[in-house]
Amino acid sequence: MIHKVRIVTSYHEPDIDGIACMYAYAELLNKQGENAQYFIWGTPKQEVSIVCNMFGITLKYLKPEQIAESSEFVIVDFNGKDQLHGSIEPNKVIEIIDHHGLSKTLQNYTSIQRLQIDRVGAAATIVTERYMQSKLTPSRESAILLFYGIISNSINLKSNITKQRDINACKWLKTVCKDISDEKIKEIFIKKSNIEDDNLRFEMECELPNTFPDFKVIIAQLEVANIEEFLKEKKQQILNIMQVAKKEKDVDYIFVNCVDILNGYIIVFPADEQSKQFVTKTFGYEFNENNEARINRIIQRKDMTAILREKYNPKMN
Ligand SMILES: [Mn+2]
Repeated sequence: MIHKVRIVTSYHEPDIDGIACMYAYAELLNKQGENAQYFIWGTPKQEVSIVCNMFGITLKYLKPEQIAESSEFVIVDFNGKDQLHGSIEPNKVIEIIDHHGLSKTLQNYTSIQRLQIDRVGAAATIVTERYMQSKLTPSRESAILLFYGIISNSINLKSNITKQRDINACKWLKTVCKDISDEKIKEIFIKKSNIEDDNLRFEMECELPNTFPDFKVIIAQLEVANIEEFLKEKKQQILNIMQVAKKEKDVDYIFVNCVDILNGYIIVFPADEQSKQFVTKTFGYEFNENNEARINRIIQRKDMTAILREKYNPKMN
């Protein structure tokens, strides 16, 4: 029997979790006798090039026109926003691996043969477990990407949704690849915080509104090593970006979740008064005179999105 090519891919401009999953899962499928390739749509987030440069990993950029018409698709780190490259028809998607929770858009995918959505710290944890279950060993590159994918998405295993499964996956990956080290984590986090002004909007990820029956909201997110210093320097630019995005995307509210990845707390910062009131009403956060709400633990955007979905669209859950 001729196997169709499986293309493993993720959302537009993927982060290191998405990249790790597509790289390592395509490799696993090949090791299992399938014919798989990964497809990176758009420019990955900065942390991807930081990790790749640090460890000498080269990614392959398949062009959309190189994807065979007959291909089947696997979506990893699917974020529930129905945001796939235009050449991917939903009925050609045969598998989804994700950790963002269920979403209404899943109804559009009618050909799914395998669906695993678990609320763990990173989708890379699920892919790592697939290796463990199959008793196959990931390549050095896959192991490194998976490890730092888990570390990045779970904010060094400190995020709310971090599970024992994430911790176990990291431990196992360290036994597989001796190049993986905890010392590199801080180095990556600090490098990642060095965001050029031209890149700020891209890193804030404020392009995708969450749409609810009565309103639209954008939650931007910044993950930085020393957020207080960062905000001192860039607050006005961040505010400008949010105000522009609010108009461009025609949303009712927009705020940014600033995650201090080294010190383990967040500062929430709204674009305007309406957005501030929305945050207080929805999450109960209280703002200081600088319009900043500081919460002394890590809450990620995906946690906030889950609260929004529960509160304003109960049918989605
Ligand atoms: Mn992820």
